[in-house]
Amino acid sequence: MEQDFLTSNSNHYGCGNYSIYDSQFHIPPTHPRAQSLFTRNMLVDAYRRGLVVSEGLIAHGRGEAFDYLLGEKTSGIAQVAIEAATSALMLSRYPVISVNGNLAALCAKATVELSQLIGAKIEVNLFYRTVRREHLIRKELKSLGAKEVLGTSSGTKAFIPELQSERRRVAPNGIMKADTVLVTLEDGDRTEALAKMGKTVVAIDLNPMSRTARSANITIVDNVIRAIPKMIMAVKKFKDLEQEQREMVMKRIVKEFNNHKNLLESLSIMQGNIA
Ligand code: PTJ
Repeated sequence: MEQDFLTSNSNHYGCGNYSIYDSQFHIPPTHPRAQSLFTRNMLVDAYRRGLVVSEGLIAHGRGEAFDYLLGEKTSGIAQVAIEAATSALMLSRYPVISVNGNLAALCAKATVELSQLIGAKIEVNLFYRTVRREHLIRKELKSLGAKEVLGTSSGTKAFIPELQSERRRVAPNGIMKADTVLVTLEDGDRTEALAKMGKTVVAIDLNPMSRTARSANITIVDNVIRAIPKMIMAVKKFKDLEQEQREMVMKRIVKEFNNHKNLLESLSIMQGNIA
């Protein structure tokens, strides 16, 4: 049983959707917190397979607390941010999706699909960087259809200025060259540094008060397990439009988006759920 649990590849089930039958422990699907428990299983599974660090489990716990306050659903305000973020990525010349351990654990398949739909590069970028983790995450993404995965040690020859952490190492033909970078569960230092480099930063962060949320150009205050599939849906919706109309609509959406206002509204949803 333990072996099945360790070798199962939960990502084949989609974003945050861990099969209950693969779990070491039976979680009844009718359990009121089933989704949240499946998501934890995916992270624990990926931790045991070496993709996620133990610190990633703690980071997820912080996210869970904010998600609980959000009512564990995508708000209308987050949907506005999702459309702005997707538009910014689709309008950009060289978009890159930065992947860390937690994103690989929860949303590898959907991340690969999103990158293919918008023509974005995928780059592994880790705070707790080890060659083994880089390779495991790369392998995971490739097994799910990614043609190219940047960011493994031999290819990370460029450095983000003024950044001390391992996140500073980037691929010259990836994050270094990008005009727009999608980051998730990111630390504020790098978001600020990327913004200083003149890049458009799109973030997915459940904490509307985090430095990442505040310094990104567009922040989606939502769980990656919901946000990434909704971004895929947004891409498909935009692609249904004629090219000229699509560009006009997407440019308007980006222009009208106000990150500060969006964060305040997300915060107010959380406060409203406490009252
Ligand atoms: O894989 P590595 O080595 O790159 O390490 C990744 C972690 C996540 C350990 C590292 O980036 C980290 O320590 O992150 P932080 O600084 O704890 O930031 C995590 C942020 O993401 C917090 O603001 C959380 O609220 C938020 N968060 C956690 N889980 C989710 C989330 N946001 C969206 N979806 C989630 N599932």
